[in-house]
Amino acid sequence: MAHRIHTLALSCWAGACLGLACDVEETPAPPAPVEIPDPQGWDDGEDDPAEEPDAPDDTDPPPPDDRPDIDPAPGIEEPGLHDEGTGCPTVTPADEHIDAGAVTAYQLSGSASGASAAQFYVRGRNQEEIVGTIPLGAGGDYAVTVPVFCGDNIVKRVFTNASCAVTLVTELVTTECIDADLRVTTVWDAGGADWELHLVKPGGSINDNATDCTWTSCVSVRPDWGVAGDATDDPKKDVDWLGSYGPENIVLDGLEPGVYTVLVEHWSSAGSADSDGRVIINLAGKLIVIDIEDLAPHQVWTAARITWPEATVEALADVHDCSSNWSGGCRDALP
Ligand SMILES: [Ca+2]
Ligand SMILES: [Ca+2]
Ligand SMILES: [Ca+2]
Repeated sequence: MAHRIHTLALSCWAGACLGLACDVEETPAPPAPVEIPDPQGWDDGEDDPAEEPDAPDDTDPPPPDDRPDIDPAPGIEEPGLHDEGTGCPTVTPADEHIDAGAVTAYQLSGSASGASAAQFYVRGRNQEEIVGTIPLGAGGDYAVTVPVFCGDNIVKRVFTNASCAVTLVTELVTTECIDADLRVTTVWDAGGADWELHLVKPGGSINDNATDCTWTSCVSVRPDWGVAGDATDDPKKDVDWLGSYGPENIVLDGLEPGVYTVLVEHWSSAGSADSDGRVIINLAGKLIVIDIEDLAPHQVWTAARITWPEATVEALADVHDCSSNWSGGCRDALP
Protein backbone atom coordinates (compact mmCIF):
# COMPACT_ATOMS: atom_id res chain seq x y z
CA MET A 1 0.00 0.00 0.00
CA ALA A 2 1.90 3.00 -1.22
CA HIS A 3 1.69 6.22 0.67
CA ARG A 4 1.45 8.87 -1.94
CA ILE A 5 2.72 12.35 -1.40
CA HIS A 6 0.13 15.04 -1.79
CA THR A 7 1.45 18.56 -1.84
CA LEU A 8 -0.56 21.70 -2.10
CA ALA A 9 0.72 25.17 -2.60
CA LEU A 10 0.50 26.74 0.79
CA SER A 11 3.97 27.49 1.88
CA CYS A 12 3.30 28.86 5.30
CA TRP A 13 2.00 27.49 8.55
CA ALA A 14 0.20 29.18 11.39
CA GLY A 15 -0.80 32.80 11.60
CA ALA A 16 2.76 34.03 11.27
CA CYS A 17 2.44 34.11 7.51
CA LEU A 18 -0.73 36.15 7.59
CA GLY A 19 0.60 39.27 9.16
CA LEU A 20 -2.07 38.81 11.78
CA ALA A 21 -1.93 38.50 15.51
CA CYS A 22 0.19 35.51 16.35
CA ASP A 23 0.83 35.91 20.04
CA VAL A 24 -1.62 33.56 21.65
CA GLU A 25 -0.73 34.94 25.07
CA GLU A 26 -2.60 38.09 24.01
CA THR A 27 -5.92 36.72 22.93
CA PRO A 28 -7.82 39.65 21.44
CA ALA A 29 -11.28 40.29 22.76
CA PRO A 30 -14.08 39.79 20.28
CA PRO A 31 -15.45 41.38 18.21
CA ALA A 32 -12.23 41.99 16.33
CA PRO A 33 -12.23 39.05 13.96
CA VAL A 34 -9.36 40.27 11.83
CA GLU A 35 -7.06 39.79 14.79
CA ILE A 36 -7.33 36.06 14.68
CA PRO A 37 -5.68 34.39 17.64
CA ASP A 38 -3.22 31.88 16.33
CA PRO A 39 -4.80 28.51 17.07
CA GLN A 40 -1.64 26.79 16.05
CA GLY A 41 0.76 28.34 18.49
CA TRP A 42 2.70 25.19 19.14
CA ASP A 43 5.11 26.86 21.49
CA ASP A 44 2.83 28.60 23.92
CA GLY A 45 2.81 25.89 26.57
CA GLU A 46 -0.44 27.24 27.94
CA ASP A 47 -3.30 25.04 28.99
CA ASP A 48 -0.89 22.29 29.78
CA PRO A 49 -2.95 19.12 29.62
CA ALA A 50 -0.72 17.66 32.28
CA GLU A 51 -2.54 20.00 34.64
CA GLU A 52 -5.89 18.39 33.97
CA PRO A 53 -7.60 17.48 37.19
CA ASP A 54 -7.41 13.77 37.72
CA ALA A 55 -10.13 13.24 40.26
CA PRO A 56 -11.45 9.79 39.43
CA ASP A 57 -15.10 10.80 39.44
CA ASP A 58 -14.66 14.02 37.52
CA THR A 59 -16.30 13.32 34.19
CA ASP A 60 -17.91 16.76 33.90
CA PRO A 61 -16.49 19.18 31.34
CA PRO A 62 -13.88 21.45 32.90
CA PRO A 63 -14.78 25.10 33.43
CA PRO A 64 -14.50 27.17 30.25
CA ASP A 65 -11.38 28.93 31.54
CA ASP A 66 -9.54 25.61 31.60
CA ARG A 67 -10.18 24.85 27.97
CA PRO A 68 -7.70 25.79 25.27
CA ASP A 69 -9.10 28.46 22.97
CA ILE A 70 -8.82 27.01 19.47
CA ASP A 71 -11.71 28.82 17.76
CA PRO A 72 -10.12 30.93 14.98
CA ALA A 73 -13.21 33.18 14.80
CA PRO A 74 -14.55 33.56 18.34
CA GLY A 75 -17.93 35.22 18.57
CA ILE A 76 -18.77 34.68 14.90
CA GLU A 77 -21.61 32.16 15.01
CA GLU A 78 -24.31 33.25 12.57
CA PRO A 79 -24.48 31.04 9.48
CA GLY A 80 -23.21 32.74 6.35
CA LEU A 81 -20.29 34.93 5.33
CA HIS A 82 -18.65 37.47 7.61
CA ASP A 83 -16.11 39.86 6.11
CA GLU A 84 -13.68 41.89 8.18
CA GLY A 85 -11.27 44.11 6.32
CA THR A 86 -10.65 45.23 2.78
CA GLY A 87 -9.68 43.34 -0.34
CA CYS A 88 -11.40 40.26 1.01
CA PRO A 89 -11.19 36.79 -0.56
CA THR A 90 -14.20 35.73 -2.64
CA VAL A 91 -15.62 32.59 -1.03
CA THR A 92 -17.90 30.21 -2.89
CA PRO A 93 -20.09 28.37 -2.22
CA ALA A 94 -21.27 30.08 0.96
CA ASP A 95 -23.09 27.14 2.50
CA GLU A 96 -25.20 28.13 5.48
CA HIS A 97 -26.51 24.63 6.06
CA ILE A 98 -25.33 21.16 5.11
CA ASP A 99 -27.21 17.93 5.71
CA ALA A 100 -24.24 15.60 5.84
CA GLY A 101 -26.17 12.41 6.55
CA ALA A 102 -24.87 9.37 8.40
CA VAL A 103 -21.18 10.26 8.42
CA THR A 104 -18.42 10.98 10.91
CA ALA A 105 -16.35 12.99 8.43
CA TYR A 106 -17.20 15.37 5.62
CA GLN A 107 -15.31 16.92 2.72
CA LEU A 108 -15.42 20.70 2.71
CA SER A 109 -14.71 22.09 -0.72
CA GLY A 110 -15.01 25.27 -2.70
CA SER A 111 -13.01 28.26 -3.72
CA ALA A 112 -11.57 31.23 -1.84
CA SER A 113 -10.12 33.43 -4.55
CA GLY A 114 -7.67 35.93 -3.12
CA ALA A 115 -6.99 34.05 0.09
CA SER A 116 -3.45 33.28 1.16
CA ALA A 117 -4.24 31.01 4.11
CA ALA A 118 -7.23 29.19 5.54
CA GLN A 119 -8.34 27.19 8.54
CA PHE A 120 -11.26 24.97 9.44
CA TYR A 121 -12.89 24.68 12.83
CA VAL A 122 -15.64 22.26 13.90
CA ARG A 123 -17.61 22.37 17.13
CA GLY A 124 -20.06 19.63 18.07
CA ARG A 125 -23.19 19.82 20.19
CA ASN A 126 -21.25 18.63 23.25
CA GLN A 127 -18.59 21.31 22.75
CA GLU A 128 -16.21 18.96 21.02
CA GLU A 129 -13.77 21.06 18.99
CA ILE A 130 -11.14 20.59 16.31
CA VAL A 131 -9.14 23.01 14.18
CA GLY A 132 -6.67 22.71 11.34
CA THR A 133 -5.34 24.07 8.08
CA ILE A 134 -7.27 24.18 4.82
CA PRO A 135 -4.69 23.83 2.04
CA LEU A 136 -5.37 26.24 -0.79
CA GLY A 137 -4.64 25.23 -4.35
CA ALA A 138 -4.37 27.31 -7.48
CA GLY A 139 -6.92 30.11 -7.50
CA GLY A 140 -7.89 29.38 -3.92
CA ASP A 141 -9.59 26.07 -4.64
CA TYR A 142 -9.73 23.73 -1.69
CA ALA A 143 -11.03 20.35 -0.60
CA VAL A 144 -10.34 18.99 2.87
CA THR A 145 -12.00 16.12 4.70
CA VAL A 146 -12.65 17.00 8.32
CA PRO A 147 -14.07 15.06 11.25
CA VAL A 148 -17.61 16.05 12.21
CA PHE A 149 -19.50 15.21 15.36
CA CYS A 150 -22.89 13.71 16.09
CA GLY A 151 -25.93 15.90 15.41
CA ASP A 152 -25.62 19.66 15.01
CA ASN A 153 -22.16 21.01 14.24
CA ILE A 154 -20.92 24.56 13.77
CA VAL A 155 -18.31 24.57 11.02
CA LYS A 156 -16.17 27.65 10.46
CA ARG A 157 -13.92 28.21 7.49
CA VAL A 158 -11.66 31.24 7.89
CA PHE A 159 -9.97 32.57 4.77
CA THR A 160 -7.40 35.32 5.16
CA ASN A 161 -5.03 37.54 3.28
CA ALA A 162 -2.93 40.46 4.41
CA SER A 163 -5.89 42.83 4.76
CA CYS A 164 -8.98 40.73 5.39
CA ALA A 165 -10.45 37.72 7.13
CA VAL A 166 -13.59 36.08 5.78
CA THR A 167 -15.36 33.62 8.03
CA LEU A 168 -17.89 31.23 6.55
CA VAL A 169 -20.12 29.74 9.24
CA THR A 170 -22.09 26.61 8.34
CA GLU A 171 -24.54 24.53 10.31
CA LEU A 172 -23.72 20.92 9.49
CA VAL A 173 -26.00 18.12 10.67
CA THR A 174 -25.15 14.43 10.86
CA THR A 175 -27.68 11.67 11.47
CA GLU A 176 -27.75 8.09 12.76
CA CYS A 177 -24.78 8.91 14.93
CA ILE A 178 -23.51 8.44 18.45
CA ASP A 179 -21.79 10.88 20.78
CA ALA A 180 -18.50 9.02 20.91
CA ASP A 181 -16.49 9.05 24.14
CA LEU A 182 -13.22 9.72 22.35
CA ARG A 183 -12.03 11.55 19.28
CA VAL A 184 -8.30 11.85 18.66
CA THR A 185 -7.21 14.15 15.86
CA THR A 186 -3.83 15.16 14.53
CA VAL A 187 -2.96 18.02 12.20
CA TRP A 188 0.42 19.10 10.93
CA ASP A 189 2.21 21.58 8.73
CA ALA A 190 3.38 21.89 5.13
CA GLY A 191 6.67 20.18 5.91
CA GLY A 192 5.01 17.11 7.32
CA ALA A 193 4.80 14.30 4.78
CA ASP A 194 2.17 11.85 5.87
CA TRP A 195 1.95 11.89 9.63
CA GLU A 196 0.29 8.76 10.98
CA LEU A 197 -2.01 8.74 13.99
CA HIS A 198 -2.09 5.69 16.27
CA LEU A 199 -4.41 4.83 19.15
CA VAL A 200 -3.10 1.81 21.06
CA LYS A 201 -5.45 -0.02 23.41
CA PRO A 202 -4.51 -1.09 26.95
CA GLY A 203 -1.66 -3.59 26.78
CA GLY A 204 -1.17 -3.12 23.05
CA SER A 205 1.70 -1.91 20.90
CA ILE A 206 2.25 0.26 17.84
CA ASN A 207 1.66 -1.28 14.40
CA ASP A 208 0.12 -4.41 15.89
CA ASN A 209 -3.10 -4.66 13.91
CA ALA A 210 -5.05 -6.24 16.76
CA THR A 211 -4.23 -3.56 19.33
CA ASP A 212 -3.32 -0.44 17.34
CA CYS A 213 -5.92 1.57 15.44
CA THR A 214 -4.03 2.99 12.45
CA TRP A 215 -3.93 2.97 8.65
CA THR A 216 -3.38 -0.79 8.29
CA SER A 217 -5.95 -1.89 10.85
CA CYS A 218 -8.61 0.75 11.23
CA VAL A 219 -9.52 2.45 7.93
CA SER A 220 -11.27 -0.10 5.71
CA VAL A 221 -11.51 -2.62 8.55
CA ARG A 222 -11.87 -2.28 12.31
CA PRO A 223 -10.07 -4.19 15.04
CA ASP A 224 -12.43 -5.93 17.46
CA TRP A 225 -11.89 -4.11 20.75
CA GLY A 226 -14.08 -4.25 23.82
CA VAL A 227 -16.77 -6.91 23.62
CA ALA A 228 -15.79 -9.58 21.09
CA GLY A 229 -18.15 -9.60 18.13
CA ASP A 230 -19.70 -6.25 19.08
CA ALA A 231 -18.70 -3.65 16.50
CA THR A 232 -20.13 -0.70 18.42
CA ASP A 233 -17.11 -0.57 20.71
CA ASP A 234 -14.50 -0.87 17.97
CA PRO A 235 -12.32 2.08 16.94
CA LYS A 236 -12.30 3.58 13.46
CA LYS A 237 -9.83 5.81 11.70
CA ASP A 238 -12.45 7.77 9.83
CA VAL A 239 -10.08 10.35 8.39
CA ASP A 240 -6.74 9.19 6.98
CA TRP A 241 -4.38 11.43 5.07
CA LEU A 242 -1.23 10.82 3.06
CA GLY A 243 0.22 14.26 2.42
CA SER A 244 0.74 17.53 4.26
CA TYR A 245 -1.51 19.14 6.86
CA GLY A 246 -3.96 16.34 7.64
CA PRO A 247 -6.18 15.98 9.49
CA GLU A 248 -6.28 12.39 10.64
CA ASN A 249 -8.90 11.28 13.10
CA ILE A 250 -9.80 8.24 15.20
CA VAL A 251 -13.19 7.79 16.86
CA LEU A 252 -14.00 5.33 19.64
CA ASP A 253 -17.07 4.82 21.79
CA GLY A 254 -17.40 2.33 24.62
CA LEU A 255 -13.82 2.25 25.85
CA GLU A 256 -12.47 -0.69 27.80
CA PRO A 257 -11.09 0.21 31.22
CA GLY A 258 -7.37 0.87 31.13
CA VAL A 259 -4.71 3.09 29.63
CA TYR A 260 -4.73 4.00 25.95
CA THR A 261 -1.72 5.55 24.23
CA VAL A 262 -1.78 8.14 21.44
CA LEU A 263 1.25 8.12 19.14
CA VAL A 264 2.14 9.92 15.92
CA GLU A 265 4.62 8.70 13.31
CA HIS A 266 6.17 10.95 10.70
CA TRP A 267 5.70 8.40 8.01
CA SER A 268 7.37 9.57 4.79
CA SER A 269 11.11 10.00 4.43
CA ALA A 270 10.29 12.97 2.18
CA GLY A 271 9.13 15.04 5.15
CA SER A 272 10.95 17.89 6.86
CA ALA A 273 12.86 17.23 10.06
CA ASP A 274 11.41 20.39 11.63
CA SER A 275 7.76 19.53 10.98
CA ASP A 276 5.32 20.74 13.64
CA GLY A 277 1.75 19.81 14.44
CA ARG A 278 -0.58 18.93 17.24
CA VAL A 279 -2.82 16.27 18.70
CA ILE A 280 -6.34 17.31 19.70
CA ILE A 281 -8.22 15.04 22.09
CA ASN A 282 -11.95 15.32 22.75
CA LEU A 283 -12.64 12.98 25.65
CA ALA A 284 -16.00 12.88 27.42
CA GLY A 285 -16.46 16.65 27.26
CA LYS A 286 -12.81 17.56 27.82
CA LEU A 287 -10.63 19.24 25.23
CA ILE A 288 -6.88 18.64 25.37
CA VAL A 289 -4.41 20.06 22.86
CA ILE A 290 -0.87 18.68 22.71
CA ASP A 291 1.72 20.41 20.54
CA ILE A 292 4.29 18.42 18.58
CA GLU A 293 7.52 20.10 17.51
CA ASP A 294 10.26 19.10 15.09
CA LEU A 295 9.06 15.59 14.37
CA ALA A 296 11.54 14.18 11.84
CA PRO A 297 10.74 11.41 9.38
CA HIS A 298 10.60 7.96 10.98
CA GLN A 299 10.40 9.42 14.44
CA VAL A 300 7.48 8.57 16.73
CA TRP A 301 5.97 11.05 19.16
CA THR A 302 4.12 9.59 22.12
CA ALA A 303 1.60 12.35 22.75
CA ALA A 304 -0.75 11.16 25.48
CA ARG A 305 -1.91 8.45 27.78
CA ILE A 306 -5.67 8.29 28.28
CA THR A 307 -7.02 6.51 31.34
CA TRP A 308 -10.57 5.19 31.24
CA PRO A 309 -13.09 5.32 32.89
CA GLU A 310 -11.41 8.10 34.85
CA ALA A 311 -11.34 10.13 31.60
CA THR A 312 -7.94 11.60 32.37
CA VAL A 313 -5.28 12.56 29.87
CA GLU A 314 -1.56 12.69 30.57
CA ALA A 315 0.15 14.81 27.94
CA LEU A 316 3.57 13.56 26.87
CA ALA A 317 6.40 14.67 24.63
CA ASP A 318 8.36 11.45 24.24
CA VAL A 319 10.24 11.30 20.94
CA HIS A 320 11.54 7.98 19.67
CA ASP A 321 13.85 7.66 16.67
CA CYS A 322 12.67 4.55 14.84
CA SER A 323 14.73 5.05 11.67
CA SER A 324 16.86 1.98 12.36
CA ASN A 325 13.82 -0.29 12.64
CA TRP A 326 11.37 1.06 10.11
CA SER A 327 9.45 -1.10 7.65
CA GLY A 328 6.08 0.30 6.65
CA GLY A 329 6.01 1.93 10.08
CA CYS A 330 7.93 1.73 13.33
CA ARG A 331 8.71 -1.87 14.35
CA ASP A 332 10.09 -1.05 17.78
CA ALA A 333 7.97 -2.04 20.74
CA LEU A 334 6.03 1.06 21.75
CA PRO A 335 4.64 2.31 24.04
CA1 LIG B 1 -1.14 9.45 7.31
CA1 LIG C 1 -15.86 -5.14 19.82
CA1 LIG D 1 9.53 23.03 13.76
